[in-house]
Amino acid sequence: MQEKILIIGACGQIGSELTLKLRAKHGNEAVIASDIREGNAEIMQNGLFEFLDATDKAAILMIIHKHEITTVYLMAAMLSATAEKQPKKAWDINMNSLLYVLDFAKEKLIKKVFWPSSIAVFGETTPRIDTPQKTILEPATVYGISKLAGERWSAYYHDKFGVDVRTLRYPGIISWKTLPGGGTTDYAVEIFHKAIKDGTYECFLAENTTLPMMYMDDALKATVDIMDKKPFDTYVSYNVAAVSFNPKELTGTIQKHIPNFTITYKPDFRQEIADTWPQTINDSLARKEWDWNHEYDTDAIVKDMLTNLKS
Ligand code: AKB
Repeated sequence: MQEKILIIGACGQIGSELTLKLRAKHGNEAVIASDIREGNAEIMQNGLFEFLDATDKAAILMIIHKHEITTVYLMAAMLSATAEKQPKKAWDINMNSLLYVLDFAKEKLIKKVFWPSSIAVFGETTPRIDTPQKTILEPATVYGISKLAGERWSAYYHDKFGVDVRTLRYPGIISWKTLPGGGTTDYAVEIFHKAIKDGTYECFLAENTTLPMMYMDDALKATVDIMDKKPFDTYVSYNVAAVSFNPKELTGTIQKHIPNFTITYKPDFRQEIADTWPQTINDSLARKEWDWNHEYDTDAIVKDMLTNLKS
C-alpha cells in the first residue's frame, strides 16, 4: 500500500517546511497538509490542504478515512511561552491531539506516527551541560510537562499496543521561511529579521543564556531519517543536538556580516523558562543508533539565514 501522509499543523514553523520536504520526497499527492489556518502560497498551491483543528477527534478521523492516510506527522502544538499564558488550552492541544492519533494507530487505522518532543522535557534538576539521553526529567513549564507526558504516553502505546510512534527532542529551531510562534528560543530567529531590517534588536533573554539550537535543514533531515528507519524495538524520544550559543555569541557571529548590528537585553518571563533548560545536549545515542549527524554549525546557520532573508 502506498504511503499517504497527513501533516497536522502544517502551517507552523516546522510543519510548513516539512510539508514541502515530504512532498518533494513522496510526491505532492501523497502528502496532505492540514492546519486550523491557511499556510503560505507554496503549501496551499502545490498539494492538497484540509482545514483541521487538532483537538477535533472526529475531524481528524474523517480526513484519515477520506485520504486513506497511513502516516501522521502531528506537528500542532502550543509552544513554551504561549503555553504559560494558557495552560489548560495548551494541555488540550498538546495532549489530546496526541492521544487521538495514538488511538487511531492502536486501532490500526494508521500505521506510523511522528510526534515531536522538545528539550523542554528537562528541568532545573537536570544536568545542564551535555544533558544525557536518560536523566532526571522534572520540567517546570506547562509545555515541558505536556511533552514529557506525551513521551510517556507514546512509550505506553508502543509497548502495550505495538504502535509505531517515533519522537525527537527538538532544540530551538532556526529557519527563514516561516517565523516560529510562542517559543522561548524564538529570539534566535527574530534577531535575524531585526538585524536586516532595523540594524538593532532588543532581546528578551539575557546575553549569557546558552541554549541548544539547530538549523531547519538539520531538523528536517533528522525527522525524515528517523521515519525512514525500520520500526524500533524500544521507544526512545531521542536527544538530537547541533549547536549551542547565547545571544551575545550569536550577535558576534551576525556582526561578522553586519558590523553595525547592535543588541540590547530586556529579559522577560521567558528568561525563567530558559534558565531551566539545558545548555548543551548529548545526542550520542541517536548518532549511534540511526546515524544522526548535523551539518550546520553556527557560522553556516548565520550565513544561510542572512543570505536567504536578504534575498
Ligand atoms: C520553544 O522554545 O518552546 C520551542 C522548543 C525548544 O521546543 N522552540
